[in-house]
Order: sequence, then structure tokens, then C-alpha cells
Amino acid sequence: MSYVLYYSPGAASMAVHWMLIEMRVPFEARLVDIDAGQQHDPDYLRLNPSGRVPTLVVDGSPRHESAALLMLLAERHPDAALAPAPGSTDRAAWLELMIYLANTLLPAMRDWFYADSDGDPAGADAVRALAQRRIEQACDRLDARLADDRRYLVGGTLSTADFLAIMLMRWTRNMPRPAIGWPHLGRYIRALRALPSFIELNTREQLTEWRNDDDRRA
Ligand SMILES: N[C@@H](CCC(=O)N[C@@H](CS)C(=O)NCC(=O)O)C(=O)O
Repeated sequence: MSYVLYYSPGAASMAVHWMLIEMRVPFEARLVDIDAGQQHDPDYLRLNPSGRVPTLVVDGSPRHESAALLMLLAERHPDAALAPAPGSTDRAAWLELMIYLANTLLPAMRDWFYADSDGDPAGADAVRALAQRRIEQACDRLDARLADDRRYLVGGTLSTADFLAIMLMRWTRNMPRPAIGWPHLGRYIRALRALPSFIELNTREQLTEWRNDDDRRA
């Protein structure tokens, strides 16, 4: 199996990058500088016509969409046990959460960060206000799910839902209400940020923000 990940530090590629590190599978990481507009380079657009990251080239075929890539990797590496097996008790909750994060929270994040460029700048404040409400509702929902002191979102073990949720929670760090301020979410975030694979991910992506104080190496 061969993997080439096109990523940008801290972007939607982060969850996929984390999962590849956690699984300890060989892969090549290629930087796409989205601040410099490299996602619009013709060579990159041939791999990903939407001009976004991530792209994961899987055995020579370019694949997209962070949540789909996480689910695909879980399917291709069942031994890593990063998704409940089909037919298992936790499968439905995992599917529900993956789709909720990808279908409700991730688009609200896109609206928050890209309101001025994806739509009419004149309406951007209204778009951001709605996005903020949706993001905070998602934090309420995740916080309620974690209120029983569970360590992971689904089934008592680390799963793709945690990679996706933590990436999205990280994006709230400069929003009016950062996710770390919710009581149960805050505990969950601190626990997952302590995972060696998350620390390694931040080191490889050269990210210094949003790390536990005692993990900061940079
Ligand atoms: N739904 C896509 C969203 C990808 C996305 O919006 N990526 C952003 C970075 S977080 C991007 O590539 N932005 C560059 C641009 O839109 O020009 C996914 O989950 O993979």
C-alpha cells in the first residue's frame, strides 16, 4: 500500500496526517503552501480539481475529503482498530458522529473561515454569525457526549472520530468561545493532545499553538 499526503499545516489534512502517524504506516508528506496559493497550481489541480487540501494519493489514485480519507484508511488497515467493525455495537454511533462532524460542523467551519472569499463579502458577517452558532451548538453536543467522563468519543478506544473532532476543535482556538472552555470537551482535548502521535504530528507540521504546556518542544 502506498500513500502520498498533500497537506498544509493545521488544515483539513491534519486529521489524516495524524492517523497515518498513529498507524505507523509508511507515507510521504508533501507540503502545499495554501497561504502562497499553491493549491491553485495546475499540477496540484490535476490531483484535486477543488484546489483544497487534503489530497491522499492511495496506490497512485488521488483521493479527497478528510472524513472519507479517515474512513478509507480505517477500512484498509483494520488491524489498527481505529473504527468499530461493521456489525459491531459501536458502529452506528461512529457512523453518526463521522457524518455529523463532516456534514454539519466542518461546513460551518468553512463558512467561518472563508465567508469573505466563498461568498459575497457584503453578507460575510451574517454568514459568520450563523457559523458561530452552529459551531457552538456542536461543542454543546460533543460536551454532552463526553459528560460521562469517557476518554474517547466512541466505544472506549481511539477512533477516526477523535482525529476529526480534535482537528475541528483546534480550529476554534481563536474564536469567541474556544472549545477548550467547555468543561468535558476541555478535559477530552487535553487528554488527546497528550497522545505521542498528536505531539509528533505537531512537530512534523511545525505547529506550536494549541499544545499542552508540558508537550511543547518547539
Ligand atoms: N471538505 C473538505 C474541506 C477541505 C478544505 O476546505 N480545506 C481548506 C484548508 S482547511 C483548503 O484547502 N483551503 C484552501 C482554499 O480553499 O483555497 C475536507 O474535509 O477535506
